[in-house]
Amino acid sequence: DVVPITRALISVSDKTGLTELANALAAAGVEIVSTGSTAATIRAAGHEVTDVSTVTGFPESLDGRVKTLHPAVHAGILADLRLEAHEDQLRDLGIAAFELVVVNLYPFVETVESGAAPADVIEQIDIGGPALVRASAKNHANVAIVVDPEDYDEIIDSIQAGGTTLRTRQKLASLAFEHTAHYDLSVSAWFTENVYDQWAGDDAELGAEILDQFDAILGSAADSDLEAEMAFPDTLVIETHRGSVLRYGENSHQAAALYLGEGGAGIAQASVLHGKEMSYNNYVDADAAVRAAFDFDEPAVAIIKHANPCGIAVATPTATDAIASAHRRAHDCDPVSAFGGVIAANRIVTLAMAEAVSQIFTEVLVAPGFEADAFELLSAKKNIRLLELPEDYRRSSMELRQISGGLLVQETDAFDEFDSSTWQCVAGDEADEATRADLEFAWKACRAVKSNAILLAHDGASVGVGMGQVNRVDSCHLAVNRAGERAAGSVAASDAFFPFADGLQVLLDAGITAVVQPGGSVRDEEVIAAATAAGVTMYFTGERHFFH
Ligand code: 93A
Repeated sequence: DVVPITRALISVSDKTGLTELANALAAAGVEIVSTGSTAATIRAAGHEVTDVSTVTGFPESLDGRVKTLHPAVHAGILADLRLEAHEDQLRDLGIAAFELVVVNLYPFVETVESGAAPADVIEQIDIGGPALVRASAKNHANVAIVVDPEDYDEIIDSIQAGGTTLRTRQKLASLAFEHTAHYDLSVSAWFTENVYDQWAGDDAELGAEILDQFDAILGSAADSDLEAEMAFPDTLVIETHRGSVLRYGENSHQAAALYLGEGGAGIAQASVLHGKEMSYNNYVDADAAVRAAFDFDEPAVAIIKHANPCGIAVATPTATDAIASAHRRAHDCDPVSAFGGVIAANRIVTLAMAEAVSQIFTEVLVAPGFEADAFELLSAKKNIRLLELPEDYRRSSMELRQISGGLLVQETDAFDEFDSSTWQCVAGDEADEATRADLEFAWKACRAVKSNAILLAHDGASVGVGMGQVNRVDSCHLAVNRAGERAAGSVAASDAFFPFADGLQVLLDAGITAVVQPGGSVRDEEVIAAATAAGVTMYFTGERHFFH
């Protein structure tokens, strides 16, 4: 399964390491085919290059929009030379195969972050590059695809060893698809935001009108009986302060404003230190992120998308930079979803954490503070919003939710006096110390997940989250699918009891080692029997934590 390399296609925007790679390829007698400025760089290093236009017989055209998009290129990449028919067809067509393709894409994210105009951003959506990457990765049986200059050394080693192994090509293919998936996510996130921008308008007069309307509505609430009934000191309802008009509400056709409560609790009190103005959804997600991260005494990070966590983790006890460790572990839970997320840290953001965050498109980062160098690094990015919580930050003691025609009010659900000594072991052996710690982590983290919530955790980090499903079985499937191979050996938490054994069975089949849940179902016995049969430890907490 070793494929010797005789012909390589190179088309890279980031020219890092390109000369060294070309030197090694030239020394090995590999023919290099290349696009515009990539070819120029290789030529400048003193090597022969075939222009891609010579291969295609078609000029690079339309301002470079069409360079490699041609059958002479793609047939050379996609031919499966294990098949005689493919080999024959290539020969008949006069097309030579590539065994190595090196591509990195137009710098889309960097262009967005530079504040470029939409027309310039659109020009940086790479079309031909991802096609090369995906075609090569599909045909990894024959072609090695390299998308990261960090991997050049490994390819150079392979060339010197006589070719690439299937294992290497498979690994590179997997990285390649991850790379194009992330790229497309960046593009789609930009489109979403940019289209909203066009619709929203930022008419200051309209803003004042909206506030007047909202004031009138809230003012009438002040006359109601509710005022007298309020037993909670630190929240708004009546004592609202005009905050600010938000660009728009949950969707761009909805007007919206932020009103601040008296007494200074909650996310509304955070200062926006840097970035574009906060949106309605930013506030909702930042609230969910802070709610999740501040359930832990240890350094913890939560990453939120659409009010749900795509990762929550505490630091490893031995980490030199605790909050950076918590962030990395939270990010690793679901790196695809973390893209465009809202992050909360319950400690001051360090440079190491800032460096990691700066690599990932992030909407909001909220924390008790930022070290100076961390702030400097992050504030160089135009698109991230940096929020600082007040020094005396605390949760609101009350939660309000509007329903049509009224207002629901409840005490805040919190773990302020978290105590797991009341948990009851109902199946399997008592958990050892490490498992117990993971169960406590999972139980706390699960509270931040919209019901029905199932959260799988290992070593103080979520590894799979099943959120917001209308039945618990689906949440179990979702958590297990997200966790993939990591489900086996993890522990599980469920925000409310298992009404049947079926959901739990999904988790047991995936290989969880312990589970914590409130208990209290009429079918508890069935559920306990399933855990017992699987030899899995199960605790009842006696308290559920729905979050809707
Ligand atoms: O404009 S494209 O979408 N159309 C293409 O046919 C094409 N082929 C390669 N972008 C295309 N590329 C990209 O050009 C590569 O992904 C790479 O990022 C860049 C390299 O161009 P140059 O060698 O001129 O710098």
